[in-house]
Amino acid sequence: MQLFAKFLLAATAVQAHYTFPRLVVNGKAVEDKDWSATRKTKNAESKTGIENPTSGDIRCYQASNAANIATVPAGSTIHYISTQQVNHPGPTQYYLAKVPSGASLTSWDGSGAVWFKVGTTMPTVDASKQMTWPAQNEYKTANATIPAATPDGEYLLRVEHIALHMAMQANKAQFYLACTQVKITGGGSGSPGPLVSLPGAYKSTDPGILVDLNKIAQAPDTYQPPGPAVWKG
Ligand SMILES: [Cu+2]
Repeated sequence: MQLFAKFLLAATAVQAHYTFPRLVVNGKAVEDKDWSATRKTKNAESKTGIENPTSGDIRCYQASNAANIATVPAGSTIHYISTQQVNHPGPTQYYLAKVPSGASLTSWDGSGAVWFKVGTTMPTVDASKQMTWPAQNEYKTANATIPAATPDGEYLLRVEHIALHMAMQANKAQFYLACTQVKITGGGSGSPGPLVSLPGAYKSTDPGILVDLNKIAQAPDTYQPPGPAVWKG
C-alpha cells in the first residue's frame, strides 16, 4: 500500500509541472498569444521548477524580454492561465516592481529592492484533515487584486506558485513563476512596501519554504508564506 502511494506521488510530480504564459485581467485574457507581454521563461518547454530560492532565476526565470505591455487598471482582479493543472499544494503569490525613471519596461531587469507583494494564499483543511490551496487542481492561478492605491506607471508583475509537496527536505520546494510587463492605470497615491530584492527576499530555511505540510494540515493558519507582508494599499 505504501509503495503504491509513493508511486502515485511520483507519477503526479512528473505530470504536474507548469508555466504561466498569459495574464488575465478582470476575467479577460489581455495577451493575444502566449508570452506576448509575459516574459518567456526558461522552462517554457521543460516546465521544470526552480529549487534554489536564492538563485538569480527566482526573480523572473526569464529567457527573454517580451514585446508587448499589458494594461492593468488599479483595483482589478488578476490571475494567470496555467499550461497544466496546478496540482501541487502550496501558496500563490504576486509581486509588483515599478520601473525606475530612465529605464524602459521592455528591457528593465527588475534588480534592486523594488519588489512589493500584493497577494498571497493560505491553505484550508476540511473535516477529514484534507488540505487544499486556492486554485489547486485548476488550469489557472489563484486570484489577486491590484490595490486601488497603486500609483500609475510601468511595472513588472510577478506571479509565483510554490509547490510544497517535497518541501520537508531542504531545497525541494519548487518555484513556478513568470513576470509580465504591465502599465497600471487609474491608480492612486499609495506608497507601496515593504520593498525587497529578488533574489534576496527568500532563504532555503524560511518556514514557508522548508516546511512539513503534514504539520500545516493540523494547523493551517500557522503557514507562513515567504517574503514580505502583503501591501494592501
Ligand atoms: Cu511538478
